[in-house]
Amino acid sequence: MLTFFKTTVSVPALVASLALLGACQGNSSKQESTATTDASKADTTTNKKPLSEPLVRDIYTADPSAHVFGGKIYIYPSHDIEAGITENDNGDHFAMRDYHILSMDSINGKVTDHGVGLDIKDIPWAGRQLWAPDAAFKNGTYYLYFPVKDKQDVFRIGVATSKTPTGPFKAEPAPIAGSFSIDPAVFTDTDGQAYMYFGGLWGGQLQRWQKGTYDPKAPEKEPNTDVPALNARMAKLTPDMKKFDGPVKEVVILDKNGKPLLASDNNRRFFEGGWMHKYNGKYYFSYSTGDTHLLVYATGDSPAGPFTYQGVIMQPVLGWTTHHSIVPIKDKWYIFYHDTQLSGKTWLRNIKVTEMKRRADGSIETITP
Ligand code: FUB
Repeated sequence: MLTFFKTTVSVPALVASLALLGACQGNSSKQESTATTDASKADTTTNKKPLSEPLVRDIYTADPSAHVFGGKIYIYPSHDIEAGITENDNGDHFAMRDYHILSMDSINGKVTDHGVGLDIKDIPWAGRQLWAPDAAFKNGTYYLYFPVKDKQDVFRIGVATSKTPTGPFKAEPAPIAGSFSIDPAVFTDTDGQAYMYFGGLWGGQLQRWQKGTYDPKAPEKEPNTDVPALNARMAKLTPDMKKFDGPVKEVVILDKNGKPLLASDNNRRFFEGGWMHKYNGKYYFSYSTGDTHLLVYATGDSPAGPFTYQGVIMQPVLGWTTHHSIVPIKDKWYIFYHDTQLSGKTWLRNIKVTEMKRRADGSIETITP
């Protein structure tokens, strides 16, 4: 992800972000304090209230991966901090150091912060930047998957385990062999097989892996031309959930004519923040388009795709990044996401949740956040 001052930004995102930045300039040195901005004051130009309110107000949280374990909702978010690093195109200002795990008994219920579930100092191979995590459960063990730069400054994906959903989690001594880039999302199919989806462009380094090995000299951004877009990656997980079981594959996304989406198709191509869910036998791969700030989705007939682009799930939120998870809870579907309502700063985000509705044919109604 990048600072929006240097990149192409959709008009709604820019208008909303500038309005909020203006409203929040007085908060610019605040760190980790309880925010007081309420939704009714968030957009001073249009008087529009955000669709939903932050779930947590006393710490900054982002990238919420939600799961229902044992009938309770658990959220595994990034824990945003004010690290004092100037915003840049590499995302260095997202310098997170731990994860707080949250839970709720019901969607409108109280949110409990269970404290630090994993700290970067307890990951033997970690260098910096603990980014968007995900979690899974199998055979009495909870797994926390996390991207972090190693000591050579290359993003890898690690796994940590716990006997409880809230941790503390113990990290494995090394990253998952063959893993790279960011934003792991682990999906367990109805037959019990688990898969990891991952990858992110620009600061997420996916574009540096085009030749199969890490190329530090690769251009910082993907080519903005009529060549096929760089795709997210996926791999089967071993029965112990700790390794890749077979090759890493591309998550191919096609248009409705069966042609791969192009790198220049910024409104539809994959950027980061992939998520997989299954509905009525179809596989729904959803993701962020990054510099156009959309959450979109594509569907397929198998976990490995190919997937056909379908449409927009969520219009741009306040802030540059947009990241989500989609979860069935009781008889409804919910989307967990984030924006920058509390801080007005790209790197200090707050998580939210709202219902996600489908039409009779399974397609997803677009949400305006
Ligand atoms: O939180 C750091 C990064 O920002 C995530 O890994 C991306 O998905 C974006 O939300």
